[in-house]
Amino acid sequence: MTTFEAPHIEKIELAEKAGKATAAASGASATERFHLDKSPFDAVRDVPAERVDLLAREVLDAVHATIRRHKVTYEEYNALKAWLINVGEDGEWPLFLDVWVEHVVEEVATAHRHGNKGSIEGPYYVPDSPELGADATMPVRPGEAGTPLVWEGTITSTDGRPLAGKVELWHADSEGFYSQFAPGIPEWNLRGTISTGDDGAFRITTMRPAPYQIPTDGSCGKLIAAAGWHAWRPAHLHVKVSAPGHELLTAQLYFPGDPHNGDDIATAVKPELMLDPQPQPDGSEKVRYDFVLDPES
Ligand code: MBD
Ligand code: FE
Repeated sequence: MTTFEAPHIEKIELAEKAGKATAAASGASATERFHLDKSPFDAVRDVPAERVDLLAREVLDAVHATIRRHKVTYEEYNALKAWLINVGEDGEWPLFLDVWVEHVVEEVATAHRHGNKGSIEGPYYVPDSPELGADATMPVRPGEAGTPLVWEGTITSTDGRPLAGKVELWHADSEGFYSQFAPGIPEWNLRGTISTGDDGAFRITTMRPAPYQIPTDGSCGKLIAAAGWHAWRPAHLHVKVSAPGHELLTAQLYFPGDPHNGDDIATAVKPELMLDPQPQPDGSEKVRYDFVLDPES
């Protein structure tokens, strides 16, 4: 390793060696991933100064009002400064924003839809996962732990027409870890792209994920502990569902009875996104869930 490498590379390597998922390692991966895939500034190149001024000013006004209302001290201000610096150093800005801000952006962005409810993308999406066809078995490790889940569904348009489209599925394993963000998991484990034919139908065999605890050893964890919050998200499946001429649906699906369905740290659970898995005699579960996409306007 050269001295020119960013400190987070070192943290990932140390975590890999220890075989441990650390906040710094998954944070660094999420930050790197974000830089790789998106050029977020291109999309706002033409946003006028008036809008930037309005949004920046209102956010700052809200901060100023909080400081005045609660007489925030210099000690608290300096702790905030140090904490904000640490969030960046831990690579946890994607985690922080996706957990505490994204759900409102998603709400606003999809309010017009008549098809499926969506939910937040979160920090662990990776594009271009392996193509698995319409009758898909998700990539798993030999002896992958957990409850097998067989999911049948369709993609249709809001007018009822079946759609040839794609379901990109990614989720945590039975310990709550995501491939490419925790060490020691094969690259595409529990990540895949399912393609439907003209009948819109798909069938996916996967493993039920575990509830997910956001990393507690980094800056987001420090905030959670200091505020007396918990770090849990209920177990969930992430999807991006797409078809030509239709709006991309980003959603998450949940399991009834999860202790954190009612108090998700990321505020991303909606009743329409609840699955109804049926236990089978062989110990697996079957579930039906269909997607309805809005035509592009
Ligand atoms: C996750 O798995 C997730 O889905 C979100 C939104 C935030 C942190 C971890
Ligand atoms: Fe997730």
